[in-house]
Amino acid sequence: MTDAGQGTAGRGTVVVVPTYDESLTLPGTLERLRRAVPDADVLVVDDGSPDGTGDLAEKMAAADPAVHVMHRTGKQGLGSAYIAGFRWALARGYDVVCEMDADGSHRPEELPALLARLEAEPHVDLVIGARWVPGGKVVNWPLHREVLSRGANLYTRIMLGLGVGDATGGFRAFRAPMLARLDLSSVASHGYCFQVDMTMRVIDAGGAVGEVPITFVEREAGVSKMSRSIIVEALGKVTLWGFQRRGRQVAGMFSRR
Ligand SMILES: Nc1nc2c(ncn2[C@@H]2O[C@H](COP(=O)(O)OP(=O)(O)OP(=O)(O)O)[C@@H](O)[C@H]2O)c(=O)[nH]1
Ligand SMILES: [Mg+2]
Repeated sequence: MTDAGQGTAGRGTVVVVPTYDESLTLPGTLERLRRAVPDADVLVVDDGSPDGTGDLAEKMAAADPAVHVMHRTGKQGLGSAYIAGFRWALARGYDVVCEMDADGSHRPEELPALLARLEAEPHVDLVIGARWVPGGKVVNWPLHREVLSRGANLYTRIMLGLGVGDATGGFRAFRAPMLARLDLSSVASHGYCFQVDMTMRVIDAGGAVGEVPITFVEREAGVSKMSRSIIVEALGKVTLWGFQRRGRQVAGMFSRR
């Protein structure tokens, strides 16, 4: 860990970037990110990438005090990487905690728009960079990925009724006090359902979610970590949460009578 244990930065914004085998994409993404949002710190959370992404991140951190690195042993999933990153950020008193993929799909140049929305709307606790809202786009995505993502979001809307267009999107800015209110230790989602899980928790905690349209670009290098087990986890969890929510609504109706 570079200085991830030493309580450095003060308040402000931190962008958490989880990585697993992103040596081809991380340098370009970080360079663009530092240029697009120079005041923001960056925390790379690397799960012992076999391709040396962690060492690469260390080199970048050595050259730039705004870049921090957390090393974890072995691939433990996107969800737990973000939770570890959030805890790190909250312990250091950042005001805003962002999520962004390393692979270039989330364009760093669009992060200022997410942050501006958070700044402009004090009641909003979470801003999602959204693909499936008016103005949102995807570039170079194969049809099956678009169908999967649109389908997942439609199913999520039907099951959970969160009123969010892109609940699975992973380009986000959270207001830190909202993150601090959530029971992060109970988050058990590993894959993309982590994003749905966090959206649901913010809404259930009384928070408001805003969406900003983004252009999502298919990764140009490196390998996708999307897998069948990630899809099965998401389908199973969203279904379970949906029935739990409906159950609570019905119980609430009876208890009011
Ligand atoms: N630390 C950590 N990072 C991960 C893990 N799984 C995925 N990531 C990172 O999370 C981000 C999103 O993963 P991707 O493989 O790009 O997933 P995706 O964007 O849905 O898939 P593609 O569209 O094919 O790129 C990337 O920065 C990955 O390196 C993990 O287990 N641990
Ligand atoms: Mg990706």
